Amino acid sequence: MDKEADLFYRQIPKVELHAHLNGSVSFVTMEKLVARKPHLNIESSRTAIRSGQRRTLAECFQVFKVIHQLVDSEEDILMVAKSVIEEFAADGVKYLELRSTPREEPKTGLTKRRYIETVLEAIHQCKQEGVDIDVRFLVAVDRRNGPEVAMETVKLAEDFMLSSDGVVVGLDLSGDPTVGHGKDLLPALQRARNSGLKLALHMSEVPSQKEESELLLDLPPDRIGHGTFLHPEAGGSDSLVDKICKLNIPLELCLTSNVKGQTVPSYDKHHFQYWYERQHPCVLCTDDKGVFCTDLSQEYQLTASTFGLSQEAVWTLSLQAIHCSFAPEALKHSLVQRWAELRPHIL
Ligand code: 6MZ
Repeated sequence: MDKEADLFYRQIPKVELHAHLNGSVSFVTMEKLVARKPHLNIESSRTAIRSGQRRTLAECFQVFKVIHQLVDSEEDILMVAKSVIEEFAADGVKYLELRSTPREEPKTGLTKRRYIETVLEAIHQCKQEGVDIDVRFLVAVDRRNGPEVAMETVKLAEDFMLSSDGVVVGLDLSGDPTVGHGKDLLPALQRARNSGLKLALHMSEVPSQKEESELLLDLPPDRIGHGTFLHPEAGGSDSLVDKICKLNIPLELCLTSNVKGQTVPSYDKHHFQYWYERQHPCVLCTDDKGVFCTDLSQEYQLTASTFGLSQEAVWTLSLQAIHCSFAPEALKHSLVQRWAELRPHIL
């Protein structure tokens, strides 16, 4: 990759729609956290999967447990959220939807409500400080915690949707896809939908989720995370694909995450190709930029080089991502204008 081409991906304005807060913590911030908590005896190298390394998805979820030990107070959350937002801005992301699972930590007195308030405070501070990025927040439901916690989380998200000046826009369903079943979470997800929260649901991240995906599609979600095994070639089905196409539900695709987490064997086998060929709305995302050692420019560049996309095609991908966001129409409109101003002359 020559320098000029590399610069192109860094310079173009980008939209990030699938970023888990604690998975996005950079190595530099991780070192600060480790220094704050020497008694935990955690090496910062344990929280990142470097170039050429692979882990099973189960091992990835162990990494999140380690990170959660390091991020367990309001002070930590404020620091990681601010630094993650600043890092996305420095990578040219102009609009970010951050997601995170509210946690309570009796040791530090952290409550789920304070958790969300602290993330919102970080977003507010970044705005006050003039960081050039618009940030919205999705409250995450960790499927591992079951239906009651899911319902509790939805109620919390509803409260914040009403009181956060439009910053809380939706709900994410994530967590270890091999644990629990989506059918148990349907009442909570249905309630979220009815109350006006947008739904971004991880679906078919592993092959065993076909039946669950059929159920979740009936909600239907507003966006799908990963969707690795939805299409027939991957063990999904034509009927799943037909429904998704008919409803025009965008897919959030995270190439490095899927390859490093070994749900996709190599970049060229990534399902980006399947959906892109069908001209289905696809949004390139990082998932966990800290854990998977990537950033959004790199994901754009990797996709372009793997699938032979022209710079014009890459530009179109980044522009179309605006329309897949949960931003209100007026903001989408101003983002489109911003893109027109920032369009590189070489295109
Ligand atoms: C499913 C994932 C994920 O919420 O503490 N998470 N869920 N699939 C993935 N693919 C790799 N990557 C991250 O961020 C960490 C949490 O995000 C979810 C998991 O629930 C993880 O514990 P927060 O900010």
